[in-house]
Amino acid sequence: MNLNAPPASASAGPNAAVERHLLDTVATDPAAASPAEIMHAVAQVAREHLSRRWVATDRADRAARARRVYYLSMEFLIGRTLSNALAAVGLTGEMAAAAKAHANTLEDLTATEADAALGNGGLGRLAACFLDSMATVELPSYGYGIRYEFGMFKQSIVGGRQVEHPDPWLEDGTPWEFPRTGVSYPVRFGGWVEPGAHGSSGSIWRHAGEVNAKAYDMVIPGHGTPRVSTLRLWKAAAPSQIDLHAFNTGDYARAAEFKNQYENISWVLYPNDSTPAGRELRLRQEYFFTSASIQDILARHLAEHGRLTNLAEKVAIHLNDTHPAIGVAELMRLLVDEHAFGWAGAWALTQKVFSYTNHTLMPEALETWPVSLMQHVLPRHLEIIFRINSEFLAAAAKLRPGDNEFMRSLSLIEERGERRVRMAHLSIVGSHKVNGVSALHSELLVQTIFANFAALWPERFTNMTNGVTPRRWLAQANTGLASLIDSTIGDGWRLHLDQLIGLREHAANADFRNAFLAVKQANKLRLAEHIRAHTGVPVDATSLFDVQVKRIHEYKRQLLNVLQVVARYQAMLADPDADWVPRTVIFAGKAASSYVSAKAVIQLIHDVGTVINTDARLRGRLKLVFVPNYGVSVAEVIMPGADLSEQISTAGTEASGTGNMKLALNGALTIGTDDGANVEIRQQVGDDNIFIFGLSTAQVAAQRAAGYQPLRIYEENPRLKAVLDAIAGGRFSEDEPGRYRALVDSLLWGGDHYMLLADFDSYVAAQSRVDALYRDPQAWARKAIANVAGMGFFSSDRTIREYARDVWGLAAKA
Ligand code: 26Q
Repeated sequence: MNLNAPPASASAGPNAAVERHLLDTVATDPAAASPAEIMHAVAQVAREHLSRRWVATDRADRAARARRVYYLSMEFLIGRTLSNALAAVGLTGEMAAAAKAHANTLEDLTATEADAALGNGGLGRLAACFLDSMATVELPSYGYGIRYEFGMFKQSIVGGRQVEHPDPWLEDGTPWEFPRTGVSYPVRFGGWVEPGAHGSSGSIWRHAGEVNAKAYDMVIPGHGTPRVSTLRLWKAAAPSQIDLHAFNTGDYARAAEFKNQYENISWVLYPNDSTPAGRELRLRQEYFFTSASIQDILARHLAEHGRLTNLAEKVAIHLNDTHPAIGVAELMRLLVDEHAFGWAGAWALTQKVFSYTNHTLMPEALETWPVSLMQHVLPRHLEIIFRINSEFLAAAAKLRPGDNEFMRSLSLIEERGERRVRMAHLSIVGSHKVNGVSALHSELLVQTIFANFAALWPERFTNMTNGVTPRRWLAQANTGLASLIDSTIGDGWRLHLDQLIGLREHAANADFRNAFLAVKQANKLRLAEHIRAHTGVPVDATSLFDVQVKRIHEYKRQLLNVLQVVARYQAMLADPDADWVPRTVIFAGKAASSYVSAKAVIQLIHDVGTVINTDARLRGRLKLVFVPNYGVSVAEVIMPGADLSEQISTAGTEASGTGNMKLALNGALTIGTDDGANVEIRQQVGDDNIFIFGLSTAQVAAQRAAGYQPLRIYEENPRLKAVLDAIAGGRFSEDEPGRYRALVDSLLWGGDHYMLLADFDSYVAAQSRVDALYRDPQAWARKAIANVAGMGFFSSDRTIREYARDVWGLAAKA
C-alpha cells in the first residue's frame, strides 16, 4: 500500500473531509455543529494524514533496523496540537477555508482544544520542543512519559489569591492519541529478594504487587518532512485477575479500592515544589513509566535483532533530569535477572546506553530518596544500587586512597542523617554523557556540585544549550511577524533559524522598522484584549509592555520586580507631572500549592496592582496586572506582545531559561542578570541590545562568603527603605496591615538568600535605561530587530543536532 498517498477523503476536497468526519466520526449534523465539534472533525482530517506518516516512518525504521533515541521524561508540556499539526501536513489554508464555510475562524476552532499540560514548566516544555525538533531533523526517536489523567492544575485568582483546580484534559476525549491495546507491560513493586541460581549475578524478586502499563501514542509531526516521531505515554491499569475475589464476593468497595491503589499511579502530575517532598506515589510514578519504557525498548530491540548484546549500538536512552534515573538500576535488573547477563557485561552496556541532563544547581532541588522507602518499594533496585556504589567507590578509592571526604561526596548514598539515594549520582555513574543546559550552568556543574565527578571523568561532562521550536514560538504564535520575516528574507527560517541573521541589515531600513513596530502593536492589542478579558483591567497598548512570565519561585525573584514597581509608583507620586514613560507590568505564573512564600508574592502583586491601577494621580501611566493560568496557550498570546523580557534570577540559579529565548525571538528586549542562557543571548544579540544588571555569579559567591548584610543595604538606601516600609507597613494591604510583614522580614532578617536587596539599585538603574530607549521608538525597534536577528542559535533544532552528534551517536538531517 502506498502510504504517501493522501487519505481517501482528501481527494474530495478539505471541506468534504470535514463534513464527512462531522457525520461519521463526531456524529453530528454539519449544519448545526459547534466550534468544538468542528474542531474535532478538522483534527480527524489531520489525524488521517499523520497516522499514515506514522506507519510509513515506523515501517522505514524497522526495515533499516535504525539506531533510535528514547527520551525519558516525567513531563511533556505539549499545549494544543491542532495548529501545529495542520501546519505540518500543509492544511492550514484549506482548513481555514473549511472553518469559514461553517461561519467560524480557524482561531475560534483551535481555541476549543484543551492544552495537554503534562508538565510543570521549563523542563516539560523543553521536552515538547525537543520532540518537535527530533521529528523535524528526522531522528528515529520516541518520547516516553506518563499519560496523566490530570495535568498541571488550572489557576484562578480569587480575592488576589491563587486557587488551584484540577485539569481534566481528557474529559472530552482527545483526537490525538492512538491507544495501542496490544502493548502493555507488567510493572512490579515491593516484596523481597531471593538469591538466583548459583554462580549467576541474577536474583529473584518476589514482588508484592503488580500493575499493567498500557501504551497510548501521540504522533509528533515533523516540519518539512513526512517523518514523524512518537510520544508513548503509559497509563496504569490494575491487573484484572487479582480483584476477582473481592469482585465475585460482591465486595465492590474493596474491589474498587484495590483498583484505585494501582491506577492512581497515572492520575496526576506532581507539581514542582521548592523542594521535592519524597512522596511514595512519586517514586512509584517514576519507576512505573521508566520500567514500562525500558521493557518496551528491549522488546523492540529483540524483535529487530534477536539479541541484546548489541543493544548499545542501536539504543540511546536519555534521562530528562533524574526523574527516570531508576532506569539505570532497572536496565541492570532486566539484563542480569531476566536475560542472564553477567554483571560486568550488563554494566558496560548500561553506561553506553544512558545519558543524563541536569536542570538545576541548587542542592536542595536535587532528588534523593530515603533508603528505607526504596527498600520498601523497590528492594531489588536498592540492592543493585548498593552494588553499583560499592564497585564505583572501590575504583574511586584507588585514585585517592584514604580520602574519605572525596568518597563521601561521590557516594550514591547520602550518609548524613537519614540515609538517602542520590539520584543525580546514580545518573552520572550510569551514563556516558552528562550535560547542563546553558554554557554557564554546565561550567558551574563541573566547578561546584559535580566537581569531584568531573575530576574522575572530565570527558563525560558537556554542555547542550537549550533551544525552542521556531514553529510554535514564532510561526504559529506570531503570524504577523512570521509573514513580515517571510517577505523580507524568505521562509527558510522555519527549518534553519540561523537565517534570521539576514534581518540584521534591515534594522537600518525605516520602512522595515515601521512594519516591525506595526506588527508589535497589533500583537499588543491582542494581548491587551486578553488582559482585559481575564483580569478586568484595561491597559494602554501604546505603553511599554514589561513581562515576567514563568513559575513563581524565590530564585526567579518576581518579588524584586514588585519592589521596582513600587519604587516607580512612589517616584511618580513624588513628581506626578514629570514625563513618565507609560508602562504596563505583566506577570503570569503558577505557584506550587504548598509553596507559601510564592503564593504570598502572587497576592502581593494583586494587592499592589489594586492600589496602582486605581490611583488617578498616575493618569493610567502605570499598570500592574497578573494574567491567570499561565501555560503554553497563554504564553502563545503573551510572547508576541511583549516589549521587555524580565529574566532577573540571582546569578548562578537559573540553569538556562527558555522563556528568555521565546521572548527575544518575538522581538522583546531582555532586562536580566548574567545568568543561565541570558549570557549566551547577550553574546548573540550584542551588549548594546540587552540590559544586563546586577551581581555576577562570582560576585554573588564572594558576597555570601564575606557575610552578606541585607539590613545594611536597607538602612543605607532610602529609596529601597521606603519601598519595603510601605509593603511591610500595610500600604497595599490596609484590610490586613501585617500581611506582608513576614515576606519583608525574610529579606531583612531572614538573610535575603537570593540577594534581592544587593541587586535592587542596579536593577532600577537598568530600568531607567529601558525607559530612555523606549522614548525613541525607532531606536527601540533597531534593538528589537537585532534581537530577533540574533536568535538563530536558540532553535531547538540546533540543540537536538548537538545531542544527536555528541551524545546519542545519531545522524540528523542538515
Ligand atoms: C521533583 C520531585 C518531586 C516532584 C517534582 C519534581 C520536579 C518537577 C519538575 C522538579 C523539577 C521540575 C522542573 C524543573 C525545571 O523546569 N527546570 C528548568 O528546566 C529548564 C529546561 O532546561 C531550564 O531552562 C530552567 O532554567 C530550569 O529551571
